[in-house]
Amino acid sequence: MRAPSIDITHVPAPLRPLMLAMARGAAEMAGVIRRGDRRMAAEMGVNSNGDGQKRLDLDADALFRDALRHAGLRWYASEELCDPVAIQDDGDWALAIDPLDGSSNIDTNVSIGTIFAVYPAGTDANASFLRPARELICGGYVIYGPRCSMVVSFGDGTQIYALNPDTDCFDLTEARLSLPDTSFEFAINASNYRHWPRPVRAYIDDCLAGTDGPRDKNFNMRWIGSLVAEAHRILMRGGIFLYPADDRPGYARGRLRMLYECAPIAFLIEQAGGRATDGALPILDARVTALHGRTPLVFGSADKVNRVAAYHDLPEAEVSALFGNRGLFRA
Ligand code: FDP
Repeated sequence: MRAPSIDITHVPAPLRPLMLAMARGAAEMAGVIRRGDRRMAAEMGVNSNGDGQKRLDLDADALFRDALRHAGLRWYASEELCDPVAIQDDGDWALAIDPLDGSSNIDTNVSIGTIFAVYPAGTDANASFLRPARELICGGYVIYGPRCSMVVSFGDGTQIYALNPDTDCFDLTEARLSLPDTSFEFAINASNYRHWPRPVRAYIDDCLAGTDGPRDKNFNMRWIGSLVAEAHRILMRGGIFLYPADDRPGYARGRLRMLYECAPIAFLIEQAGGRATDGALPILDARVTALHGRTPLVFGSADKVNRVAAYHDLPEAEVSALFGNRGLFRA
């Protein structure tokens, strides 16, 4: 079989070596996951963020670092590493990666993924990543699902590639994706309800109230527990995802990492016509201030994400009211 590759027709020329290397790494990862060694989910300790590491988290990090050795990369920053590492002195790019997103789902055969963001590299490793999120020039993810797909944007629309199992090539299946806004699905870890800020509780209360509430529509809930899988569903059929800040210890800025989770997902969503905020302000308008820093994340169809922001602007009496008494959003 030929070496894994990707159709580079729609990939900007300077980024082709990097995308070919990402495709090789992703195809290899897809094979590892398909083979499904039970030890993949073995507990291996904790990373610098205090998150539990599974064997596949570490293997994925080593695999992508190796695949990217000759891809024009100067700096490599990973969820699994405390600090960025130098790859090629003359490389042009700084790549941040969550090598294995959704690791709590490894042993359940549910879709997991890899998320990555690319910035122009400077001479200083940290400064190459700690910058306005909107300066990213490529963001993407790989979803290892029943079909392995890569979703990527270079700042001119969102593209989808599917791994062809016969050729090991990521073939372009969608050159310019448009996020539909017809779904009435919301995704949130509802077990944290009592910890959420009031505007988020009010928004979800009104979704749950369905036709009895101010939205006058019935909603459906989805929670997979893999960010890539939620992002992929929303890119395919719309809806909204929320991981807000909450008052559990360590969750004051939510759970998800700005650099290698929220910024690239926000980039893909915006490029597909959707919207991504921290509840109120666009994710991409913020600065990445710490390599492993977190941010609340709300993304999906623009009208739904805008509505969450509007709940944050409601007067306290309105946001605290039971849905039956909340008047401002009655359809
Ligand atoms: P995981 O820790 O399993 O890697 O990246 C963090 C993440 O998963 C996301 O993929 C997922 O959306 C979220 O955490 C799940 O959080 P909950 O444990 O609150 O469900």
